[in-house]
Amino acid sequence: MGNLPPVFMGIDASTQGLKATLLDEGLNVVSETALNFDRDFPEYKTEGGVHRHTDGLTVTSPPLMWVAALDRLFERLKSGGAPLDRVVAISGSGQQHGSVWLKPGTGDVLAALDPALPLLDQLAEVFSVDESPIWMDASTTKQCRKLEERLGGAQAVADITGSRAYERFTGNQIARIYEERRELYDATERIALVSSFIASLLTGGYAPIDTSDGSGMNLMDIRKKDWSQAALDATAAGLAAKLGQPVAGHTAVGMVSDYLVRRYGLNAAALVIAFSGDNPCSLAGLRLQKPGDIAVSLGTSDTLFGSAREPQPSGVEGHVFANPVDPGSYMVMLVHQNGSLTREKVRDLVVDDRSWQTYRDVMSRTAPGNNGKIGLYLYEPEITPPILRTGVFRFDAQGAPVEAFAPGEEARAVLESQFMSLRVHAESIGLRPANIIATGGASVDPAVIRVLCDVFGVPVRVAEKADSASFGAAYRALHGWKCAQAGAFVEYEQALAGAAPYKIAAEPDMQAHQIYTEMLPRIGELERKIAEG
Ligand code: 5FX
Repeated sequence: MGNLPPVFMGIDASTQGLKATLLDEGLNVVSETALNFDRDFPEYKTEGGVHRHTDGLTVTSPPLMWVAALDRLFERLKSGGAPLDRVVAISGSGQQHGSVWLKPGTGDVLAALDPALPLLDQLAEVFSVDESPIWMDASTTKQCRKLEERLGGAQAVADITGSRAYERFTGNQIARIYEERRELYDATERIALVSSFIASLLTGGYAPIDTSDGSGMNLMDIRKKDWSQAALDATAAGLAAKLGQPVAGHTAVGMVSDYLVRRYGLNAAALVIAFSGDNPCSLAGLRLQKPGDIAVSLGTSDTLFGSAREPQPSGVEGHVFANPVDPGSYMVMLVHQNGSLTREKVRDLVVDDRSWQTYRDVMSRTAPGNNGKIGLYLYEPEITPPILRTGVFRFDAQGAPVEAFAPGEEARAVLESQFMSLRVHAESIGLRPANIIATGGASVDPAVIRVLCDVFGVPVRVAEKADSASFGAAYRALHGWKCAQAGAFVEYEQALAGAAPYKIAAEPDMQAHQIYTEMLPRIGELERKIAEG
């Protein structure tokens, strides 16, 4: 490679597509390419990258499609003149929880790939399960209850694995295949996550699962960062041997394969850094490292995540994962189902022209705290806290139900209750922000940011880049490479010292913050009342 400047590559294997982002050492994009499964691979007949089964609960994706996409991604990078010969490290992000089931001997097939042929031609026969269960699958309630029963309840499962049993978590998916299609389980040598599977295609051998994505399986002891024997035993016999040993997210898991070097001209010295899940990679992409740095992603659903020094798992809500960029801390995540779609519904009720500008004007007729009025807008069943009842629930300052609010009150109520609820549940799993980075569609709206900022009482910065997971993958490639160069762990912040700081979008009004803090206990109480019907 001579003295040419190094390039770091991130591969993002999301539900809907595959993307590569190449950065230079100054974190500038030098090349990017993206594929969409539905559009670019119509032969797999996916919708949104997935197959929904007729039971309404099972959701899968064909792993061979991911192989075909990796072939195409490298072809495009090469034909587009991407500097593959300067890539010194590759890491990646995968949709969490999905599993890839590989037959005995797949490791040998990967090690002996013929550079004259595409991967697709050589890997068609390696899958013992040809449709991979993915995170949207909700078919394993029975297995979840069984795991909780065997380990001593939902809180006991959370105390070990970081989360209560969730349908989409890989261990419960494995348990279902073990129970219902035992012959396929027995015909499997290795069960990979989407992340570690793509890494395996790059190294030409089984790549380990990283502890961060491994936390989304209900199988790992999040403190020991190793499989929990009790969880393995409650899931399927002989599982440890099929999973391999998990490693920390900054670990170099191998060099790029000879196949990639010869077929696409990759630099033979390029390291593959453990791939991780999309949410852990978003944490890395938003450069949240210090406990107290919290991201709030305001999308279809709202996600709040950040790093925490001590795990405080809940048997009711939220997830604790290993931190992908700091082996000494944890990542905590909450998902609020009622996010932007709910805000938009309220906007359409309140303002005729459906504009956020008019919404802001209407909202400005009311003061922070809405004179004690609280409205909970649950158009969708809520995940955090779990509330199956849907509807709009409005209360006056004394907590008595009321039928309607004035438009200004309604406009304010939805934002206040959403963010106060986020704060209540973040605090209940040990997240207390010192700083918030807002991202996602609604983060550009000043009214939304104002309420978010005042509820939490900390400055809010805005990250404009939408695809934090693919940037996170490339940043993690750089981080892992720096650790490998130093022969020791390098702080993530230090590895990314060149990154431009985020701009402050709002400073808190501490008087408003005080009003919200006093209202918080009422939010928790009203949520409990609604959940209990
Ligand atoms: C997280 O637990 C999820 O299930 C999703 O965010 C997937 O990771 C999406 F890929």
